[in-house]
Amino acid sequence: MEKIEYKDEGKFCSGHVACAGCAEALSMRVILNEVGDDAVGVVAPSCSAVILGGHPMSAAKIPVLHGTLESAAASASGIKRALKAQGRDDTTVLCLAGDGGTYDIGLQALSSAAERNEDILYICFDNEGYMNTGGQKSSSTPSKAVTGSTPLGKTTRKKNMIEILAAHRIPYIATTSPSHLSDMAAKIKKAKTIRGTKVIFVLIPCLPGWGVADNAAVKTARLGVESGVFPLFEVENGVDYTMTVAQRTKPIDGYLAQQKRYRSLDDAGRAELQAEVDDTWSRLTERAGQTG
Ligand SMILES: Cc1ncc(C[n+]2csc(CCOP(=O)(O)OP(=O)(O)O)c2C)c(N)n1
Ligand code: SF4
Repeated sequence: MEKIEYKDEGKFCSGHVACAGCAEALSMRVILNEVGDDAVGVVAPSCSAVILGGHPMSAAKIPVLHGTLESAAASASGIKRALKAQGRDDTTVLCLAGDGGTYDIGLQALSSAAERNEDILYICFDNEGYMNTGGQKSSSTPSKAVTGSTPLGKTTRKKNMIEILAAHRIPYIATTSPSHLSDMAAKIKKAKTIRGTKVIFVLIPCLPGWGVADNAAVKTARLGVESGVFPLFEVENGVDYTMTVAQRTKPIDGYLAQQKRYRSLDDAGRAELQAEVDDTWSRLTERAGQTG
């Protein structure tokens, strides 16, 4: 088992109710530690809402509002404006949502907040499906993945939320992974220094939802980064792309093999997925090369 070096600041308490081995709990710890005490959270119904729990038993050591799935970004915008009116300009307002609440149900509120360039830090825990309600597909689910509502594999691609948000020209978008905790911490730290809408996507290999072994969430996330399925990068002001892990070192096979949702994939399907990943990677690196 690999040892992850990380100094805990104690902002995320023990006793939370994530599935044992969930990388979202690990990511939550890093994010809350980096955000610090001067912060207010808004949590959309999702695994993060379940993991953190409600007052007075919340696992977060910051005040947290449990909002609705469709309105998390709007709630965060309102809280930030109320804090500003009180002269608390520096307080971070942190939105925590799943991909269903970001790519689908909360997209309208997030797009509106991004268009207004609200000063919020929005975190999307991207487990590529509606996981706390039993593992249905979302528009973040990648093609060919089996979910509760796509038993033969999803027939369409993962929605490219990063490009949608980049088109809003918000100051900061980043992708992060629980396999790269220092990179995650650095991106949260950087986002905190930027005024305006910041959106950070965290890859969360869901144990029951993806059919990943209880001890393999971080390994799966690492293979996702190393194979280029989930590239780590930043987009500043919608146009400046920077790869934070610049090389792909593996084909996608090892990543797929960790998961039951691709169990029935044949060689042709695997080749199609590899081609999709290759295509996305070359567009991304070209963009980063153009502006970096
Ligand atoms: C408008 C609306 N529709 C449906 C629900 C029921 N619901 C609660 S959480 C959830 C799944 C959320 O999925 P996601 O945002 O991806 O988070 P995850 O559970 O995967 O972390 C659903 C469908 C709801 N709360 N509100
Ligand atoms: S359902 Fe998946 S994402 Fe949610 S707590 Fe369990 S392992 Fe984590």
